[in-house]
Amino acid sequence: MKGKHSSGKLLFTLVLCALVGLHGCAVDSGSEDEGPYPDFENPVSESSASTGTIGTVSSVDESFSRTIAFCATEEPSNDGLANLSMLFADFQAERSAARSAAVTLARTSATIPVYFHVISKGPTEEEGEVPDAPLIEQIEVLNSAYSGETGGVATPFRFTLAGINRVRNADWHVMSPGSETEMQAKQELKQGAADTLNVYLVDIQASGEVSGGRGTILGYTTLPVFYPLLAQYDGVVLHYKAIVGGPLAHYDTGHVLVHEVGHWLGLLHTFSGQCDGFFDDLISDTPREKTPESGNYCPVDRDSCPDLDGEDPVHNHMTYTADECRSEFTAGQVDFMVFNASIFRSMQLY
Ligand SMILES: [Ca+2]
Ligand SMILES: [Ca+2]
Ligand SMILES: [Zn+2]
Repeated sequence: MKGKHSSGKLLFTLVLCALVGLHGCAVDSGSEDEGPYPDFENPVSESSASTGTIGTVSSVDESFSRTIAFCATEEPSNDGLANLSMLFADFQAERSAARSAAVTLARTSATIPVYFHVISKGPTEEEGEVPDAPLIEQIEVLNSAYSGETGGVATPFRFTLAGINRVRNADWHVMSPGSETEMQAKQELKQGAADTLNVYLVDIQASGEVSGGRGTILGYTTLPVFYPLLAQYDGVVLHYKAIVGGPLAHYDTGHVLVHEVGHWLGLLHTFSGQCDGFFDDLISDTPREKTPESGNYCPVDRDSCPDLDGEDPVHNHMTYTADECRSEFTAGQVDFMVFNASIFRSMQLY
């Protein structure tokens, strides 16, 4: 068993390299479109790690204490983004051809079963127990956000509670991205296939390697493009304190999971590619954003790429403002989620 697990990380890395050409895996081309994307050993890119923190009020990135690093979701390299971008264009062309030919769409909505795996180290909430009530409420929050009730464009995705799995395991209670304990836990616990959402509620270890030493990671998620070869590791890892009604001010409305599920359905951060990267978030109707906000919970009128159209999408679910500020998806993001869910998660929404 031990040998199997220790070779797991190498296999995991190699598979990721093969699939999406993660930055840092292959021989570096040295090209200027390298972008700010993370490598496997450091899931938070340097650009977002140095600025991707909020939770303290200051306008100076470098000088304030860093308390919340938010999200450590791994994004593809530029090679992976190039492939995704081409597949997305093909998908959109096929869909519009089908529409103009008045072909009846096979399926226009999807209800996603959700399993919560509450991995605690003891019986109290401080030790990671989460009662049923917030888990049930969290499903309602997802449905509210994804149906457009909170703002923005309605998505075709709805969520239903499939199960609450309570696990007492002090080793698994602390997870960090790509760790051996994460893989062991997911090997044991994961339910369903590509169209089933597994949410692991744990204490996320914000080691210096992962967060840049800058604080608490609230969640991280595997993207759909990784599913075909990494099925067992699929899902959302959510800090148990970031659940709706939890103890973290500004991260207690359940919108952290809305953000992570956005990744699970394929979305990248709105600040991906910054102002001048070769690729952005691959979504045409989200303005570019230089960095995630740091220092202001809801910086309306922020324009971090002033030479490019549009103010920063501070209300978008896929940036790093506070929970109460993030309330919307765009039409382009809905299309991109539909594409990802159809191609990589067997939902066939076309
Ligand atoms: Ca965009
Ligand atoms: Ca702008
Ligand atoms: Zn994120």
